[in-house]
Amino acid sequence: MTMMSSEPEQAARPPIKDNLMSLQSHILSEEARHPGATGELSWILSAISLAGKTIANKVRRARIEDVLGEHGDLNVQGEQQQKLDVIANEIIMRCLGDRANIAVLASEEDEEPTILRTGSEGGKYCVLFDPLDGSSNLSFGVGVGTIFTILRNDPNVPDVQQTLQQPGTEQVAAGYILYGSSTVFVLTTGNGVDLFVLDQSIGSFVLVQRNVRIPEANRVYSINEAYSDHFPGGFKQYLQWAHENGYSSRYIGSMVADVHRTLLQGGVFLYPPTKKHPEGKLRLMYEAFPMAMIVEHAGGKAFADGKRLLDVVPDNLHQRTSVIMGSPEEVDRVEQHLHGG
Ligand code: P6P
Repeated sequence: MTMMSSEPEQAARPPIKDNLMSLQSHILSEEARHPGATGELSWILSAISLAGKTIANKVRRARIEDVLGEHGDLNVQGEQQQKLDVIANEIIMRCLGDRANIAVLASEEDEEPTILRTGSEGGKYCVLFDPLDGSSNLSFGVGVGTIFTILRNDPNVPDVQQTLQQPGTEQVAAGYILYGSSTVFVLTTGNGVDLFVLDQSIGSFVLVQRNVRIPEANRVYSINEAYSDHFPGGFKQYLQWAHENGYSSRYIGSMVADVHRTLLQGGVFLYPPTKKHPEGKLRLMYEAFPMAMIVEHAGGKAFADGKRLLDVVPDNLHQRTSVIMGSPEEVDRVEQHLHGG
């Protein structure tokens, strides 16, 4: 057998500086680190990535395509649905609906979960999401976002509601996509927090920061002080202390934007019990839990009613909660004022 002559001297390749570590490549390389990984999780995350790119395009073009404003119906929370809430929900349901390893999809916009298949039919995971959190801010160009969490489906639990009611510690993966000045995908699969940005020139989310760590402290609190007259006493004492100790206030009114800023610059995000929402306003399963997993895996803390938020066992899919999350030292300071901890 004649050997091929050696390759002609290869011309030096011109250096390219393009960031080619896409979300997909990163997930697969992470999966390769886990011998038991089957690639099924990355198949779901790639569907979420596709949905995120599609929603980002809709958000950017909302005013041009005249899809801003109210849809005209109330959602299960009794809140005015925005047109883009419905559109984003539909996009996610379609992108995830054909992934054969998903058993259940549960959305903030739908009272009941959507059952795609049982465990015995291959339904291995449940995906819960808020398709477009903060959408009431859309008309003003404020950052809004998709929040998602992935749970294992327990084939031995026939009741879907019961399957979904897992404590936050059981989340397999969690993340959010912020549609802001850039489109940012923040993800944890339980091994640190990674940050991707949508490079529109190639249509991919590319890895820009690995293992994001929240600053230990920062004198910034994020809370809607308009409700402070009805906050429980400890919150009022904390705010008084913060005013006297050089804190600044940053509040956008869109959880994904407020938590993303807190994750990167430090500080504390709070949504206490209010007169209108005595149990707190934010949804436990598909807002607070995923954000708490992200914050904890970045080295932060997340509490509700004096205990670790991820330890809460849900009673129902759409239940609400108060939230205190952010830099560990800042969360500790709030807890000290609330519970003398
Ligand atoms: P408030 C948006 O409607 C949302 O659900 C979160 O994104 C945000 O953190 C919160 O409500 C803002 O609520 O009562 O301050 O307007």
